[in-house]
Amino acid sequence: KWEPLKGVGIIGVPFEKGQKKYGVSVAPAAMRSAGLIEHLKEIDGLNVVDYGDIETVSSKQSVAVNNMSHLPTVSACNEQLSERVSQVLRDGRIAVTIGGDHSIGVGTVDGHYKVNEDMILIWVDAHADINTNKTSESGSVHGMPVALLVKELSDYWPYLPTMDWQVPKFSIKNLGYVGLRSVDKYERLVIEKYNVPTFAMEDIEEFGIKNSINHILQTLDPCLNKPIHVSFDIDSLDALEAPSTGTPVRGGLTLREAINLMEIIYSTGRLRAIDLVEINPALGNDSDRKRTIEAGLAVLRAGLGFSRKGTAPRGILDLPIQTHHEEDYLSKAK
Ligand code: B3U
Ligand code: MN
Ligand code: MN
Repeated sequence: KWEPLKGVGIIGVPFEKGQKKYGVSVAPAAMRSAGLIEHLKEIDGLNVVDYGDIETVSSKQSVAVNNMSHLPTVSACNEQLSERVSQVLRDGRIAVTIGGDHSIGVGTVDGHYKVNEDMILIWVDAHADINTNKTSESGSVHGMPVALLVKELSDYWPYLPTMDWQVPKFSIKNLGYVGLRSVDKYERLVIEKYNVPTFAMEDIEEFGIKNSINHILQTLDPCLNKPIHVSFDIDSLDALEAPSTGTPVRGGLTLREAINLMEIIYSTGRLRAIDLVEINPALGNDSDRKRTIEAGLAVLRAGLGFSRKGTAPRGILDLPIQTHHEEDYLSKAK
């Protein structure tokens, strides 16, 4: 009974203060010049609207939260982003957000939750991104978005100045993980404590990508009628497939597995938001950059209905026939 939405809204988030390396903020521009919009418009029947980039400004507020870098700046970006995502969804479109580092997941999920309170979240990543400022070894907010979003962990945070706009209401019961292979000790504790359906790389070895994602969808939503949000970190892919990213980890998903994952989610008809984050065009050489951007485009296309087996022309039942008009003979005679 669910049909995929035919409209998409693209949001760029040139933001990199959730981690320490230069370059992730260039990804929206790099994706656009690689033909992002044009490629998506080529998908049969898809209507694409570009909602532009979020304006990211460095916040002048100096608040000191222990072990949490650039919190006011991260917060300001996400507050705007949340509104923009809500707007795209209220316009009846799938919200496609191009990051930026993964700290922007706070804004995308917050904005989605405001419109669809029954949403489920699939976090596709090498990392679990569920540290608090107490458990993080890096102090980078891109390792914390899930912990900021879920209501079950709100008591494990101190008061966070500038974050009053974000009230964590999303339940960890609606979260699933795919692709994990670099998980910190306390992150593992949280996953076990709340029994989060998780298909780490070793589980994907065992069950395959298709059974893995189907199991997550079935576990989170047995009636199969809830809106789906996919937060896709490009580092979920093997470092050979997507080298231009800040914290690459070997032994990850193949692009084929990632495409298949997105095709399966698309085919539910319930995909409402995709984040594509952590592409860093400043890392690696030209070929690394190109490979990583192409992988990102392929993941998006698969999530938005592109079919690898091809699509026959709409409403046309036969090949164009040869007509033998006089002009043809005349032009041949010349
Ligand atoms: N878990 C580590 C490392 C990390 C998280 N996300 C990325 N790296 N990309 C952390 O910093 O919390
Ligand atoms: Mn991530
Ligand atoms: Mn990651």
